[in-house]
Order: sequence, then structure tokens, then C-alpha cells
Amino acid sequence: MFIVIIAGPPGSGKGTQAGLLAAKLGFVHISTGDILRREIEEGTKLGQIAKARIDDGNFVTDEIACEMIINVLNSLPNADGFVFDGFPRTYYQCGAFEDVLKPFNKVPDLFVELKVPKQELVRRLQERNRKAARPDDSDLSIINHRLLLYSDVTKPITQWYKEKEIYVEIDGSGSVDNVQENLLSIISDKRIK
Ligand code: B4P
Repeated sequence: MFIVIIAGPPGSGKGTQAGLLAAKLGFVHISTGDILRREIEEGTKLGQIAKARIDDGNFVTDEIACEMIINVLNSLPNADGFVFDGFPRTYYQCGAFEDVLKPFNKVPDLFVELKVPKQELVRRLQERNRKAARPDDSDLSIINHRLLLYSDVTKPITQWYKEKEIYVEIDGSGSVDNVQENLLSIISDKRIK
């Protein structure tokens, strides 16, 4: 089982790249954002709790995020690999993730951070809002709040993965195909080692 985490600020292409990667490698794509949006659409209890937080650009609680991951992993114990997108997002989630993986005798193999200039992030999110109308993309102040949360809370977790020597950063500002090519080459190098 190979485990890769795709990280980066909102609009950096995490979801886009993780989906393509999983399809190419035959891995399972786990996006906590997608799971939460599904729960909201279906009007579940979790969805109702999550909606206000997500629409305002805030994170759901660590407990909710971790429980979602435990449920998915337990339902797919024989997968060849996983592409995590949007998880972990806090220091707490990094530690909890290790605990969740212990019964599988696994640790993450690779953590990739996508780097994109702020101006391009805002442009992409506003463009997405024109097509998909996501409440968390709908207002510049919410977008700025999400970007700030990334730099204050999520960005510092890169240190956790640097210490484990599995951190790689790549330029996410090129075309979708270019970024994907770079990602595939990094993963292939890592799997050969
Ligand atoms: P996410 O679903 O992760 O949303 P996101 O950060 O906006 O990134 P996303 O992956 O969707 O977009 P992408 O950059 O691919 O999270 C949503 C919310 O859920 C969070 O704010 C939080 O509230 C909650 N949440 C999720 N996980 C959580 C956790 N672990 N703990 C607590 N809360 C959690 O793409 C953006 C746009 O750019 C797209 O339109 C795409 O088409 C475009 N794009 C991508 N690559 C491009 C490229 N190379 N060139 C041009 N455009 C590109």
C-alpha cells in the first residue's frame, strides 16, 4: 500500500491533481472536502454540522475529519494505494493519522506541497465560483480567510513531514498536465527506491 498526501492552499490544484493521480495509478482518492460536500448535499447530521463552518471558510473539527478518515480506511483495507487530498490539515490530524495507520503497519510515503502564487490562487477560486458556485469560493473575504488559515494552521505541518524526510514541494502554477507529469515522476522515483 502506497500513501501519498497532496497538500497546498485552496486553489492550488490538490483535488484536480489527486483525482488524476488516483485514476492513473489505480489508487483510492480520499478528499475530505468532497466527503463533506457529499454529506451536506445529502443533508446528513454531519453535513448539517459541517455546512456553516465550510461555507464561512473555516475547518471542521479535527474529530470530524479524523473520524471520516478512519471510516474510509476501514472500508478499504486492501487498496493498493491512497491519494489523500486535504488531509491532514492540522498538527493534531498528523498525529491522529499515524495512529489510524498503525493497525495497517503503514506510515505516509510521500507528502507533496503544491506551490502557487496568491494572485493565481484567488483567480482560480473566483473562476471556479463562476462555474460551480461553491459558497466558500463566493466571496473574496472568505477566500482570503481560507488562505490565511492555510498559512497559519496548515502550512506549519510541512515541518512534521520534513522531519520524516518525505516532504517534496512542486510548482503548481503550470498547466494541469505539466503538474501531473511532475507528480507522477516524483512518485515513480519514490516507489523505485
Ligand atoms: P477542499 O475540498 O480541500 O477545498 P480547496 O482547499 O478549495 O481545494 P480543492 O482541492 O477543492 O481545489 P483545487 O485546488 O483542486 O476543502 C474544502 C473545505 O472542507 C475546507 O475549507 C474545510 O472547511 C473543509 N475541510 C476539508 N478537509 C478538512 C480537514 N482535514 N480538516 C478540517 N476541515 C476540512 O482547484 C481549485 C480550482 O483551480 C479548480 O476550479 C480547478 O479546476 C482549478 N485548477 C486546478 N489546477 C489548475 C491549473 N494547473 N491551472 C489552472 N486552474 C487549475
